[in-house]
This record gives sequence, structure tokens and C-alpha cells, in this order.
Amino acid sequence: MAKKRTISEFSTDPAAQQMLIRAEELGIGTAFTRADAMSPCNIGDTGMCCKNCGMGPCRLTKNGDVGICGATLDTIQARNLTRAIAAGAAAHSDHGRGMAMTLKATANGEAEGYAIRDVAKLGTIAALYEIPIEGRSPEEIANDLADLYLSQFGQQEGRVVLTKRAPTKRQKRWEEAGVIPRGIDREIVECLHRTHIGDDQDPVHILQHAVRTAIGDGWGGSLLATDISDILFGTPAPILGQANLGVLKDDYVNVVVHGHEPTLSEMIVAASQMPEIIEYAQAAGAKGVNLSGICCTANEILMRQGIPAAGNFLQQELAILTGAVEAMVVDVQCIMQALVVLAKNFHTRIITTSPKVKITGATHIEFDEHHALTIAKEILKNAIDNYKNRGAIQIPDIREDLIPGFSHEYINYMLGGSYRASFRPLNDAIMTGRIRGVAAIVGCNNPRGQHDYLHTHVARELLKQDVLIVETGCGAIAAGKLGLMLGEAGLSEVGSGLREVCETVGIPPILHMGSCVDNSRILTVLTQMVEEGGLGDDIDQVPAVGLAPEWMSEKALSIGTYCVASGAYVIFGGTSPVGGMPDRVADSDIVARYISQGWEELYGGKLEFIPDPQKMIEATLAHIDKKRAALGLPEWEPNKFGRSGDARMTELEKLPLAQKREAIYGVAAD
Ligand code: NFS
Repeated sequence: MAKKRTISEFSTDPAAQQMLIRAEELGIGTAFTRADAMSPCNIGDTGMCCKNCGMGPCRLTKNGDVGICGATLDTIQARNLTRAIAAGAAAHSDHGRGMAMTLKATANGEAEGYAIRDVAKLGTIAALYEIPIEGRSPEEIANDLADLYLSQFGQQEGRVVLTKRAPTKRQKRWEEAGVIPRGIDREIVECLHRTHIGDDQDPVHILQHAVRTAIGDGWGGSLLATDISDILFGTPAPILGQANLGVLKDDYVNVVVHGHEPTLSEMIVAASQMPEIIEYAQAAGAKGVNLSGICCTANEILMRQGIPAAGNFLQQELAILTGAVEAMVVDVQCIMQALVVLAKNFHTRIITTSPKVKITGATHIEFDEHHALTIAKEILKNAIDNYKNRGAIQIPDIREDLIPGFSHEYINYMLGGSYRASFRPLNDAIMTGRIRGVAAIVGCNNPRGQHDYLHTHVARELLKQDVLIVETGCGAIAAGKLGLMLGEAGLSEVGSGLREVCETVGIPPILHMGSCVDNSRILTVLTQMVEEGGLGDDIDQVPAVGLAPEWMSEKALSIGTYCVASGAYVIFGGTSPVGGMPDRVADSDIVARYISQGWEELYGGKLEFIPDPQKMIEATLAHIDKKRAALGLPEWEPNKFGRSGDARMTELEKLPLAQKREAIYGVAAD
């Protein structure tokens, strides 16, 4: 029987804790209590169960066990991991396909309410593929780009064209390893084929294809999804936002958008600001419509419109527990089926919108990009009509300001300005040791652990060590809730060198780079750092680490794999889906060893599962230092920097005038 945890063991977030207390008082279960009641299967969670055919499921529990067909543990683990990566890649890439279809419809004047907002980015991206720009309208260019991107899904031969955006040396490595994706869909389908009973049975060979599929996600489906979102809705730039359940308002109609795709949520944002909708809400007795987001939909509209995030993955149920949500509008991915049952205790309507996602008991209002604005208004009116049914509410008075919006375009601009935009200052700061290295902390929450603890603990510890952090997904929302994404507010806990850089450039020590699909922005940043010079000629030489401390989704596994294939050391927390049997000698653990040492030899990056936060931090710093040494950079020294910028000014302020002059001009006063 699993141990029952206390409320503070469930979550570090005080707003979440308040709602968990309310759930307990009302006798309502949540993912947290269900996680306590349901112990994970210790065979399945380490990938030791095969249910790919009707002879099984075969559970391999002892060293040397094989399945009925003779499949070994290594083959079964490789198959299971590959299937998970295929599902993750499919989710991201299908999102990308939807974006490309919306771009096509917009270009042809068939998508109500949409426009090409970032013509400059459209031009930049089109030029990468030699799409003619001169003398053509944005719509004509967008139509060609949409056609090119749509063709990447069903392409049978050749290479996914976006892979050419990786550093040259990286592309050569992929060519040598035979992992350049031919078509985004083709690789996903082949994962399913190869892992069918009686197909590919060499674990290393199976996993080679998993890498190819994941590259088709990171340097294919996800990258094009980010490109098109920016073209249609604008490339993010810093904007003030807020995060946590306290963004819900007691006198407004609260509509929470949850899921992943910005296509519908952007239209809901537009519709919520229309006089027609505001008047409709006022007629219902509310002051207006208050929009907020959960999960990556939250990140999409937070980054671009400053719409507040009500919370991350584990707060979807908690938002409903406030009793103040008139409608939770969901599209695809990371939506708990439990929402519908939970909502029955309140007046909240769960509205599904995707043709791909229905939940029994939910209201379905299907989204169609050709009539998006009309549908968005219908959804909002449905929510407003529900305002009168609201019962007792309890909204935690907890929210934090944050500044999201750090697209790679903006980072480039902020470091050098319009006329000399460049990554030079960032590279220089790493080369001198002001910044020790970079960590990307991304990914989900997992109710098996303490909500937000790993995300925020690891981030805080790395900041003290002068590690600049970029974040996406639910990890980014966790950091935002903690106040680490505000210029001055986060800096008191930051190492002196990093602090100096943040003060000089005027940035928070943790940069919010968007949704999980936007991990493609991190790939672009790494590529630009390499191209800038001084940090080697490929991504695996950059002192950088990727972490998904609280991962749970298959998408996270795809992201981890394409980051490794791109050259990054990637550390996941929690349980390894390819963990071994307790009595197995580590060296005979073929799959776990292969995705670490094997992938490192091939790609310079490796994937490891390290549940202990302290070890996770140590491994991150050791890797960063190893990469610094390999580049011949000076060893990082704590407190070496930090006596210039604001800190120096404050120091000088305290000196008598004569000494101040001497310190500044090097000459004593006369
Ligand atoms: Ni990423 Fe975003 Fe969150 Fe995990 Fe789910 S919302 S796509 S999968 S849970 S970070």
C-alpha cells in the first residue's frame, strides 16, 4: 500500500496547497491522491513488459527471461522507448501540421480572423528555403512556405528540409549515423512498423530509428510549428504577465484555456476583447471575461499577449476546485480525463474543441480555422451563460509577476540592439566565466513527486553557480510562479557573475522561451551560439545541459532524444523507462548504457535518468566544467566577477569623493 502524503508533500506551491486542502475538505480526489492510491507497476515503469501482440503481455522479471516470441529485455525496452518517442513526435508534429494548414488557409483568405502578423519573420524563414520574396505579397510567400512545410510530413525520400538549419558539422554527423529524417510522418510510421511483433529485434538498430524520428520532431514538426506560430501571431518579445491560481477573478467570467495549440486560444483572446462579448458578460452580471491559461496553451498566449497563466500541468484540476471557472476550454495534449468528473462538483463546463479530442461528458464545440472567430465567440457566450450557476468560490490570493517572451530573435536583439544584433556578448560572458554555462530546464510536472519542487530547487541551485537558465513548458510556469522571471526580483539569489550580466543586459536570470514545441527555439539559440564563434563548431561543445526534472509525457522523451541527437547532455528526473532489474549488473543494461555512452560516442550528447536532485545538479555542473575545459576556457571561479555594473556603482557610492575619483579615473583628487 502506497504511503499517503501530506498536502505540503504534494506541492511546494502555496496556491496549489490551498486548493488541495479544499479538495480534501470536499472529499474530492485529484491526481495527487490518485498517485498515492495507485502504486506504479514496477515491471511496466522500467519498460520490462511487452504488450505488442496477443501472446502476451510478457513480463520479464528475472535476469535472462525472454518473451513468448523470444524477445529479450533489451529488445523490449528499446521497442517501448521507441514507441513512446514516436507518440511524442507525433503529438508535436501533428500540432505543426495544423499550424501549416492554418497558414495555408490564411494565405488564401480562407481563415476567418487570422492574419500574417510577422511579415519580417515570414521573409527571414522563406529566404532560408530560397522562396522568392521580391515583389511578392506576404500571402503569396506564406502560401509557398505552407506548401513546403506541408510537404515535409508526407515526403518519402530526401531529407526534412529544416534539418539544414542545424550546424554544418552536426548535419554531417547525422548523415554518417544515417539518422537524417526523410519525412516527418514516414519516420513515425516506421517506428510503429519496426516495433511490431517479429520486426526489428536489435535494440541498437531500433533506437537508431528512434533518433531519426525525434530529429524529425525537433528539427521538423516542432521547429515549423514555432516558425508558423510566430508568423501568424507575432514573434514573442518581453511582456509583463502573471502566473498562478490567483489570476482568476471573482467578479469576472473566468475562462481557462488549456492544451497546446495557439490557433483557437489566440482567437479566444481576440474575441474576449470585443465589445459584443464584454457587453454580453456585463448583461450577465460580470465585469467582463477574464482569460487565463494552463499548460502550453498558457505559454503561447502568455508569451505573445501577456494573458496570465493560471498554472501548470498539475494545476488543471486545482483551477476548477476554486469554483470560479465558468469554462475550461481544451484542445489537445496533457488534458486529464478526470476534469469532467471533477467539474461535476462545481458549475464548470469542460469544452472540448479539437476534432481529435472528445471526452465523455464534456461539451464539444468543434473548432475549425475557417470560422475561428465565430466559434471563439460561441464558446465565450457559452461560458458567460454559465456565470449565473456559480456557487461558493475560493480563489487563492497568490500570483506572481513575470516577464516571458524571450524568443531567440529577441535574445539576439537584446544582446546587441537593432544595428549589431548578435550572440557575441553571451558567448563572451561564457568564455570569460561570468556565465559558467547554460541549462535548459523544461518539461512537465509529475504527481509521483512533489509538484514544482525539482524544477525550482534545481533552478535555484544552478543560478547560484552562475548558470544562465532558459525554460519552456510547465517548468517555465513553475519558475514564473516563484518570481524568478522578473528582472530585479530574482537576482538576489544569483551568482555574482551571472548577476552582472543580467543587470547589464536587463534580463531575468531565467528566460522564458515558450511552450514545449518551442524547445526548437533552444536548438536555434545553441546553433547561433556555435555560429557566433568561440564555443566550438558544434552544439556538443557548448557548455550546456538540458534537464526535465519532473517529466511524465511521451513528448518529453522525444524532446530529450532530439536534444541528445543535437549534442546536448540531457538529464531526466523520476524513473527511467529503461531502468534495469535490481539484480542486473549495470554494464549488461544494454539500453540504458546505449542511450548514454552509445549516443555520446555518436552524437556527443547523452540521455540519463537521475532521480536525486543533488546528483542532478552535480552532473550538470560537472558536464559544464568538462565542456569549458575542452574548449580551453578558464576554470569557473565563484565570486571572480560581480564588482562592476550595479554592484560596483553601489560600492562606489559609499566612498568619499576623493577615493571615488581615484577608483573611477585612476587619479587622486587634487
Ligand atoms: Ni510539455 Fe506542454 Fe506540461 Fe509536459 Fe504537458 S503541457 S507540451 S508535456 S505537462 S511540459
